[in-house]
Amino acid sequence: MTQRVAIIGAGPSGLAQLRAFQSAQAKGAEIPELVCFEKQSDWGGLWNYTWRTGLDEHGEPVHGSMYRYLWSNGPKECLEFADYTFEEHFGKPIASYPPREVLWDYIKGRVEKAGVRDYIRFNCPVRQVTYDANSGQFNVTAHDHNTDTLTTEVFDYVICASGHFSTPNVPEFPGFDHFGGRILHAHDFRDALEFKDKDILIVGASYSAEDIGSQCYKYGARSITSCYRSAPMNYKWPKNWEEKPALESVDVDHAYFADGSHKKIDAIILCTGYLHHFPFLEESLRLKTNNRLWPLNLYKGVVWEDNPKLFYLGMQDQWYTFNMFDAQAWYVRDILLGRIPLPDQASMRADSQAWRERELQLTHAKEMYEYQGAYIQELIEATDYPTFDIAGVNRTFLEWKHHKKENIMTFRDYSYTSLMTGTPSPAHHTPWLDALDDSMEAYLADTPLNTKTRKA
Ligand code: FAD
Ligand code: NA7
Repeated sequence: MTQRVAIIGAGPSGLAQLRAFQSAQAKGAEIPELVCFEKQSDWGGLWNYTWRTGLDEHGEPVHGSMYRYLWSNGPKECLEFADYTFEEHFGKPIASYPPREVLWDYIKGRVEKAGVRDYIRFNCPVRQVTYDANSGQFNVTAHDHNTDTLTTEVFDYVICASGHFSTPNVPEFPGFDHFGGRILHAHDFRDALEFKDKDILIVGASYSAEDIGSQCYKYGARSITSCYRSAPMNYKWPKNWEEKPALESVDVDHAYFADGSHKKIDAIILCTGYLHHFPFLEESLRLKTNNRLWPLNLYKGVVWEDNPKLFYLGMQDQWYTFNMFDAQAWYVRDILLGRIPLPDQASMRADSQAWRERELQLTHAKEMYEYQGAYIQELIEATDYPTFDIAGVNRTFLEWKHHKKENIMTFRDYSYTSLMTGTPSPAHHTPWLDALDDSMEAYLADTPLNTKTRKA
């Protein structure tokens, strides 16, 4: 009987899985029956922008954490698919830091070409996954909002690709219940124009903090104050951006910091990260981890060691993204196709533990992306995913880090060379800080369109 595989989520990770199977099939392999459950009405995961916050049209928690005017926070040369280049998709080389809509288009291009959309059931959140030890199969219950019906189906394998930057980690600080302005988490941030002429406080010191603060600066916030728990971001901030140590408390319109200083503020944006959250998985199947490079209990970063019929994609903290999801998806595919044998549980645990111990030794960013690169290299060597220049990607990450250090407001004006095609990317026609129009049309034009710019 044909084996059945459930894939949860049609974001970049779930789509990589569909593409991996389709590519094997195109080379003559017999593939299992695939069902991809997607709770949103379209594919692309976080890259599928929604204006909604809170609950969606069906009463489901909104998955989207992306906001208007989001541009890639790393060079596109570091995330390029090895089997579908930017040049193939856009028909010409394009600049290195595309806005969200452009990356979404690229993600969609590959899976449209592969013709895998029919595997996906949209508007179908998975509600529950349980494992039946007697049958050795999973029961997967999904809510089909198209027909408002709950159905349970049996699967031999489950691949969880539901993302982990969607359920906000929301700390509370003394005085929050009396604060007079808006308090929101980065997950609910949508449009920096809301904060034009406002004094904003950003809590956190990672990617969301630096990028949402930069968006607010770009679109006219009066002042930005960011504060950190462990370490400052330490970029050269513009004049109206000040970095403070830990937030201690707030009152109606002021924030108080660990160094005894205080500041008047109109709004608080909590850029405090996300939780790995899998309410639909039964306890024995649920990954529990913080956001880190090597979550435990996942052999090769993907196989659930307690039950190797369950797989997770994309659960690591991410330097590499799309091509790492690909490496993982090809690897999982080849386990399911019987091409990669799994060792016993003790050996899987020992292998993971060794990666964890290496992870614990990492102190600098360079070591961290090299570590993730080495992990990807190991996966792609085991499959037919096209090999690519990981050392070259690491060098691009290094340049990117230098450009950020040089000036956090101009790093997106640089361009790099594709590690897949060897083609240098052109410079963008407008400096990022001046480019207020983030539409695909404006980005792909050879010269600035006659639309909004900062100086206009
Ligand atoms: P997701 O994109 O989160 O997709 C998961 C999918 O699973 C979604 O479609 C969701 O609807 C679906 N799903 C969830 N639960 C269920 C369920 N119960 N049933 C059915 N479907 C479900 N990466 C970069 O490379 N460059 C960037 O510039 C960048 N910027 C980012 C900015 C923000 C604000 C955030 C939050 C992340 C950013 N990322 C960036 C990282 C991002 O995690 C990856 O690019 C990528 O989207 C991860 O893909 P994924 O498929 O693993 O998860
Ligand atoms: P990250 O990278 O997980 O960072 C979370 C940040 O939030 C980090 O600086 C944490 O500080 C900080 N944090 C967490 N809890 C608290 C509390 N209680 N108080 C103060 N600060 C806190 O999440 P991001 O949202 O920035 O990035 C996630 C993805 O989105 C990323 O891949 C990007 O591409 C976009 P810590 O350093 O732990 O002290």
